[in-house]
Amino acid sequence: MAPLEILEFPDPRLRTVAKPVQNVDGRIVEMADRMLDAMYEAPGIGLAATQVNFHQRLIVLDVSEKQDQPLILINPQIITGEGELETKEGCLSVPGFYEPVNRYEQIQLEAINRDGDPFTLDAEGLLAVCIQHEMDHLEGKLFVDYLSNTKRQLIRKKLQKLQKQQA
Ligand code: QAP
Ligand code: CO
Repeated sequence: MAPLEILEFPDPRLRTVAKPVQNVDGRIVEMADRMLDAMYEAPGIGLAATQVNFHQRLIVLDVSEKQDQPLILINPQIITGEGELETKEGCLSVPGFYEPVNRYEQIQLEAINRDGDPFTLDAEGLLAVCIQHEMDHLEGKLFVDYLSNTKRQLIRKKLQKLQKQQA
C-alpha cells in the first residue's frame, strides 16, 4: 500500500472539521495502522487523520521513548482538564518549526479503541499535550494558530517558499 502523504501548512484541507466515526470497521483500523506507519516513519509522536486528508475523528500517538506503545483514539472527547503546561510543540504538517504552546497539564478522556470499545484514559504531561494537539487537528486547528499573527505569517511564507522549491 502506498504510504500516506502528510498535508503541510497552509494547505486549506488542514482546516476541515472531521466527522465522528460511525462504525469502527476494517477501513478505519487499516487507516489507523497506515497512520501509525507514517508517524513512525517521520518520525513523530502524534498524527491526526486530518493531516492525511481523511476527515474522520481518528488520531494515533506514541510518546514512549522506544516508540513501542502505539495508541489509537477514535472519537476522542476531553471530559476534564486541569493545570497548565507550556511545551515547545512541533507538527508533521509544519516541518522545521517549534514554538511554545500552553495546554492542560492533565486531562481525562473518553474514546473508542480499535476493537470498537469505549474506554477512559487519564493522561498527563507530554501525552496530555500531544492528545490536545492532535484533537485540535480534528477541528481544523493548528498549533501555529496560538502564535502571534506575525510569527504565523513568517512560518507560512517560509513553508510556501520551500514547497514551491520542492514542486
Ligand atoms: C505533536 O508532532 C506534538 O518539524 C506531534 O521536521 C509535538 O510528531 C505535540 C516532526 C511536540 C507536542 C510536542 C516535526 C517531525 C514531528 C517536525 C510531531 C519535523 C519532523 C512532529
Ligand atoms: Co500536528
